[in-house]
Amino acid sequence: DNSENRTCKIVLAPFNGGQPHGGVDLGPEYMLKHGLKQQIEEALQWKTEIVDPLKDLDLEKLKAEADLKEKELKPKIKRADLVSLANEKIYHACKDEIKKGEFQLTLGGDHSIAIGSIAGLLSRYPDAGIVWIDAHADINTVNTTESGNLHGCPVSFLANMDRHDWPESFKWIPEKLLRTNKIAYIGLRDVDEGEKKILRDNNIKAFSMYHVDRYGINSVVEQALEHVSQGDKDCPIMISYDVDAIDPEASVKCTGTKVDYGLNNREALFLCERICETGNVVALDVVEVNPSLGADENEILKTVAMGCSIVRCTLGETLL
Ligand code: Z70
Ligand code: MN
Ligand code: MN
Ligand code: MN
Repeated sequence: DNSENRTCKIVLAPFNGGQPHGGVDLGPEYMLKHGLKQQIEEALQWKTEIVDPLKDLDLEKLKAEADLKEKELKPKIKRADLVSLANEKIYHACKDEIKKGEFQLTLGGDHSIAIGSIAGLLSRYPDAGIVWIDAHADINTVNTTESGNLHGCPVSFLANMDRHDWPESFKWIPEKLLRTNKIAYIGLRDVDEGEKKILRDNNIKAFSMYHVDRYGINSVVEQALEHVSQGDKDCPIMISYDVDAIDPEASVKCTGTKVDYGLNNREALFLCERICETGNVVALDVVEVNPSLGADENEILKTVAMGCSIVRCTLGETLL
């Protein structure tokens, strides 16, 4: 219902330090240049306000310093202090600058930024359910990660897994934050062996592309919502949407880790429409849009446009 003119806080998270590619930091700029703010205001009749928690950080300088230091030390986890610092800023912005009833839209950036956005959201709605749309499970711990890239680890931090082994800098993350029965995955198809064990051992609800094919996207969304809501029909819902969930041939070629055989364009947007329809969606991340990985303007446009469509459908745009 748009009649009350709700406010959408747009949190900018142009951060690329959780993975190896430059350019994913351009995601917010490109989505805004595509007209996202006007679309939210004019087509959807929401008020918008920009929140810019990383504006005082010289991220490229900090990244260069971190990489120089790590060239010799070769730590298992890459740029831990920088990822932690950026996320602590995002966390405080989401926690302190967004009120109950306002929508929290976070534009990444790589998926490590969900540490801050989800920690912030859970500070306001501790019982919120998280629907994680992704080709990847992003649940590696500091002990299981093979790549050392922290965008493959945000869920383990949020769920406080292996906390005793965390670098000191991450200790700002609150304890007892995300319970593993309050998250469900949709779209998985590139999950590490260590992650499969974590999913099994913790009995985490995960719908891979097999389940999308087997049951259809409608049934999968229904089951995911039912699971994360734990019987509460008013349970607040957050979507953390990694655009690499979407098939590269269908639309999303400009992302750091393309994986074939993903969601088609309608499945990708139906998810958002259906979750919006519950009336309980309170937050959305859109991450891993990387405009610098496009072969041409058209590839960039298709990926950026899909990012904007995800936002509009989640905020209530309908076909009729
Ligand atoms: C792998 C890792 C990942 C996105 C790659 C890949 C994780 N599991 N996530 N691209 N978006 O490095 O931990
Ligand atoms: Mn992914
Ligand atoms: Mn703090
Ligand atoms: Mn991801």
